[in-house]
Amino acid sequence: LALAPVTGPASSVDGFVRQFLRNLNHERGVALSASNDADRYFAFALTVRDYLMARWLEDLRRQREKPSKGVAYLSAEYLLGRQLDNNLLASGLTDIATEAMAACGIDIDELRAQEVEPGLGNGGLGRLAACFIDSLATLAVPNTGYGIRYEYGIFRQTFEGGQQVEQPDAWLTLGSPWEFPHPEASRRISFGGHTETYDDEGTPRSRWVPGWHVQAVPYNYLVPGYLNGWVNTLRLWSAKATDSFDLRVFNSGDYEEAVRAQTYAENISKVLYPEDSTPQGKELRLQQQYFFAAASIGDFLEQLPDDFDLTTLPDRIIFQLNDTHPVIGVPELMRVLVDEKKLEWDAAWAITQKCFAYTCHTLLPEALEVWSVDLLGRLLPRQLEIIYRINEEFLDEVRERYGDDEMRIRNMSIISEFPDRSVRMAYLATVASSKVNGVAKLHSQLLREKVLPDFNEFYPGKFTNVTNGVTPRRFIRLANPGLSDLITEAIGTGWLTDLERLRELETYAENPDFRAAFAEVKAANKRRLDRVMRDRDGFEISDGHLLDAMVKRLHEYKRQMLKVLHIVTEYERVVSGRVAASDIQPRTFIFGAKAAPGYVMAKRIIHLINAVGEVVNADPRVEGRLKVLFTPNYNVTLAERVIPAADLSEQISLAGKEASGTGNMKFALNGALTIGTDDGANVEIRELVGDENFFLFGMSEPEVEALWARGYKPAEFYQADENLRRAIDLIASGAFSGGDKSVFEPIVSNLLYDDRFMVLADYSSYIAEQAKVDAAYADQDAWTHAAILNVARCGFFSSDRSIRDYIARIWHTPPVL
Ligand code: 26W
Repeated sequence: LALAPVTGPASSVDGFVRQFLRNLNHERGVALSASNDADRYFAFALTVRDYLMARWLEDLRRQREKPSKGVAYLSAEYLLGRQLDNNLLASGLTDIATEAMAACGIDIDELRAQEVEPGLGNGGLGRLAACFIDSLATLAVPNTGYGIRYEYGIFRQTFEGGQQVEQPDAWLTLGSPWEFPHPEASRRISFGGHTETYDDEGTPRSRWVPGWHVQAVPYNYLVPGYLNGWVNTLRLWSAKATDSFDLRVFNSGDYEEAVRAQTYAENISKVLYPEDSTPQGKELRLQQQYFFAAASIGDFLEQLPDDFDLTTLPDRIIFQLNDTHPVIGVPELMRVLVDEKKLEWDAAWAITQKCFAYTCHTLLPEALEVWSVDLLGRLLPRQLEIIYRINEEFLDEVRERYGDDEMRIRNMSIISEFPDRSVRMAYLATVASSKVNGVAKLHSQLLREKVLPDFNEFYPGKFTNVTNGVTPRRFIRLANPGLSDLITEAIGTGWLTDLERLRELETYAENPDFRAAFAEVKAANKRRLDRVMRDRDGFEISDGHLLDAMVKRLHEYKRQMLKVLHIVTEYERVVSGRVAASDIQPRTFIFGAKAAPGYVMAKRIIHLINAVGEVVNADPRVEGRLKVLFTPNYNVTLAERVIPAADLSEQISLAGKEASGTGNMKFALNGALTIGTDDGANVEIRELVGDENFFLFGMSEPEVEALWARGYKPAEFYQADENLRRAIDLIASGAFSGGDKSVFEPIVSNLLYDDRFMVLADYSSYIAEQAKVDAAYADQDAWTHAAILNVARCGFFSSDRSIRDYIARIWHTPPVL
C-alpha cells in the first residue's frame, strides 16, 4: 500500500465539484448553502492544492529513488503575489475549475478577490526569487526555495494628507490555504553563549556552547511547473519558542520572564524588514538571517542518507545565495562540517567553496551589508571564529601571491577595521563561492571593475553574469490574457515555455489587421485598469491618454524626482501660457511606490508627487490633459493590472545605479515602450528592440563618472535651463503646498546643492526625449508597430532563460525529466 501511487481527484468538472464540496464540508465545516466567500475560497484553493499534491508526492518519490543534484535557493524574500490563478494555470485546471464553480452557482472572480497576496518581499530581489522558483519548476530542476515565513509582510501603504502612512500587513489573519505546516520537522536553532576547546580523543577541537535556542518550524508551499507535472517546494521557516522556555515556567515559577522569552523567540519571524538597500545593522535582522540560513542548511543535510560521503556534497547541492542576506550560512556549514561531522578544516573548506554561489543585486556602496564583530561575537561566537579563520587563510593566499602589499590586504580583508571592526558580507560571499554573478551585463561588468576588482583579479573565472528575467506565465499569460490569445492565434502555442518564439511576431508587426488587434488589446487593458482604479482609488483613466507608468520602490537613485520635474514642467508651460493646453498630448502619469519607513527624503518625494497631482488634476487651465495618479499600496496584484495597460515605461535611474530592473522587462513584454537611461537591463532591452523602438536619454555610466570627477555642481544646470528653473521655482514657491514654502524646501535645496543622483544633469535630455515620446504617440499606428516589436524581441527576458544560464554557468544541474 505504501508504494501505491497517490492519485489526485479526477480531472473532470464532476471530480472537481466533488472534491470542492468535500473540502467545504470536511475542512471548513460548512454546507454550500451556509458558506461565505471566505469558506468558498478556502475550499476552492484546497481543491486545487489536492490536485498538485499527488504530483508533488510523486516527484519527491522520484528524487528519493534516483537522487540528482538540486538547487537550494536561499532568499530572505519571496514576493509571491497571489497563488490561485498561477496554480490553476500550471495544473491546467482553469477551465474545469471555472465550470465546476459555475455548476455550484459560484462566480470564480469572487473567489479570486478573496485571496490576500503574500508580500514576503520588498521589491526586485524578492520578486526575482518568486520568478526563479516558477522557472525552476517549469524546467523540472529539483529545487527547494528556502526563506522566512514572516507573519507580517511588506507594510500596507496608505496616504494621509498626501503622506505615506504604514499599516501592518496581517496576511495570515484568515490563514493560508496554500501552506503545509510541519511542526514534526522543526529544527532547533541556537544563538549566543560561548565557544570552548576540548580534547576529542587526542584531537583538540572547538565547540559552541550556545546560550539560547528557538525552534524553526517549516511550512511547505507547492511550486508547480507549467503543465509538466513537476512540483517543487518552497520551504519557509517560522520561529517558535522551544520547550525549554515553557519548562522555565515550571522550574522558576517566573511566568512573566518565560512569556517574555517566548515573545523574544517568536519575534524572529514576526516581520519583514521594509528596508530595500539600506541595511540598518539591526540585531533582529541578523537573527533572521542566521535563523533561516542555519535551518535550511541543516534541513538539507538531514535529508541525506546516514552513510553519505560528505566530500560528494557538491555533486548533490548548490546553495544559491540571493544577495548577502543568507551569507552567514557559510560559516554555519563550516561549523557543521568541522565541529559536528569532524571533517578536517581543509576538506570542509573545499566542500563549502563548491557548494555556494553568490548573486549580487546592487551597486550602491551603502547597500553592501556589514555586520559588526561585536554583534556577531555576542550572537554567533563560533561562526565569528570561523569567519576569522577563513579570512586568515584567505589573506595568507593573497600574501603568497602579492607579497606584503598591506594596502591590498586591507582592501581585500573580509574584516574591515573602520569605522568599527566588522565583517564585509559580500567579501565573505565572494571568497566562499564557486561563482559570483551580477544580474545584468552592465552590472556584472561594474561589479568586476568597480566593486570587487581585486577579487576579480585574484579569482579569474569566478565572476560571471546572469541577466535577470521574469516569468511569462504570471506576467504575460495571467496578467494579459488578451495579448496571450492574440499571440497564440498568430504563432500557435508553445511560446510560453520558449519565449524566444515571440520573434515570430516580427512579421506580424507589418500586418495592419494585427496592429489593429494589438491596439485593441491595449485599449481593453486600459479600460480594465480604469475599472480597477475607479473601485480602488476613485480615479479614472481617460480615453485617448498616453498611460505613462513609473512603478517601483521609491528611491532617490531611481529618480522619481526626475519624473516629477517633467510633470511640473508640462504643467508650468501651460499655466504660464507658453503652451496652449490643447497643444499637449493628453497623458496620465501613474505612480506606485513604497518608501522605507525611515527614509525621510523618499517620503518627502511621495508627498510632493501627491501634492503636484492634487494641484494639476484640479486646475481647469490644464483642461484635463495632464492627470497624476499615485496609487497607494502598489503590490504584485496591482502590477498585474498596471503593466499590461501602460503605453510608456519609465526606467530612469542614474546610469550605473540600477543593477538590472525587472519591471522594465515586464513592461516591454507587454508592449509598452521604454523611456530609459543606459542602465541595468535597459542596456540589453535597447540592444534587442533596436534604438528606433526605445527612448534613450541621459548620461552613460562613464559620463556620470567623468562629471563626478570634474566636480558636479547641480546649480549650474539649474541656471542653464529655463524650463528647469521655472519648474524648481514653482515647487519652491509653495504652489504645491498651499503657499507654504517650507514643506518642499528640503527637496529643492537637496536638488540644488547636493543631488547625489544627478537629476538636474539629466533633466534637459529627459525633457527633450519626452517631447519625442509625445510626437511618436501622435502616430498611433507607428507606435503600435514599435510596441509589437518590443514584445517580439524581448523573449530573452524570460526567467526560464535566466535559469538555463544559471544551470550552464553556475549550477551544472542535469535535467531530470
Ligand atoms: C536592507 C539591506 C538590503 C540590501 C539590498 C535589502 C535589500 C537589498 C536588495 C539587494 C535590493 C534589491 O532588491 N535589489 C534589486 O534586485 C533586483 C533583482 O536582481 C534588480 O533587478 C534591481 O535592479 C535591484 O535594485
